[in-house]
Amino acid sequence: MAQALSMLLDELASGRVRVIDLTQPLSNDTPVIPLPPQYTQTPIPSIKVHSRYDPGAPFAYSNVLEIGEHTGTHFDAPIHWVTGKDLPENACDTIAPHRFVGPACVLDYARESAADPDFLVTPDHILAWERMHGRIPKASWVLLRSDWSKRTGDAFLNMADDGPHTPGWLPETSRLLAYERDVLGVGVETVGTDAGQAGRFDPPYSNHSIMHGAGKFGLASLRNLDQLPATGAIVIAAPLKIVRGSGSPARVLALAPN
Ligand code: 23J
Ligand code: MN
Repeated sequence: MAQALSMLLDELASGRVRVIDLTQPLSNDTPVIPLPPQYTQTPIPSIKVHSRYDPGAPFAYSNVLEIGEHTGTHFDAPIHWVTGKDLPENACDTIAPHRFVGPACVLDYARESAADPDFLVTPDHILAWERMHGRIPKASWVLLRSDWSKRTGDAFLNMADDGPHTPGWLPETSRLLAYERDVLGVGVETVGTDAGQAGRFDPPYSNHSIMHGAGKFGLASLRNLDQLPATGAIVIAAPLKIVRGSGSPARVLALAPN
């Protein structure tokens, strides 16, 4: 219905619908996910000036980027994990674009995450949220508000001798969302979609393993989730169309009622 789009434009122009940027700035200071020693580490981002109105090209300024796909605010495609490697339409260039857009369900566990950096969302938390806000709709983005994006410096990765300590999901919660609710995927404010200690879970990196095995997506390093209502916002999270890409930095936007 084309009328819906003209109404949306009116609402945007009047400010009754706002565009909220859920994206962190991307720079050479963007923190990257620390992986166990047996993994190849994600490269430190390198954004360098290519030309800056210099004699060879006096009209132009541009940079060259050398960054891992999983850097900063980014999208995880099913092909990222071995469990999703043979699924159809599992890579950045083959996912149908309508699957980048969906309603947002925002689960606020900021208080719990402040009290316990290893806080894990349980299936009971999901059921309690649904008693308040209704059933999580099929093809929605489920966003975990932890307020982790407000942490600065070392407190963001929160590394200890035994690895990072950041909130996430119990394996049973990822299964509930993927299999019973058929969501698009989950989004988090932390550096990756798994809890900091999830390398020790069964299966390891359980959220990656379960979500991507079910053809679902991930969004990491989101911010401004505190500006979203529990329901009623729409999230647009589109990765670059990297051929066979496993993920990509993305500009993640929400449309939210004001
Ligand atoms: C690369 C290798 C392992 C992992 C990751 C990236 C992520 O968590 C990610 O950003 O998707 S576990
Ligand atoms: Mn990733």
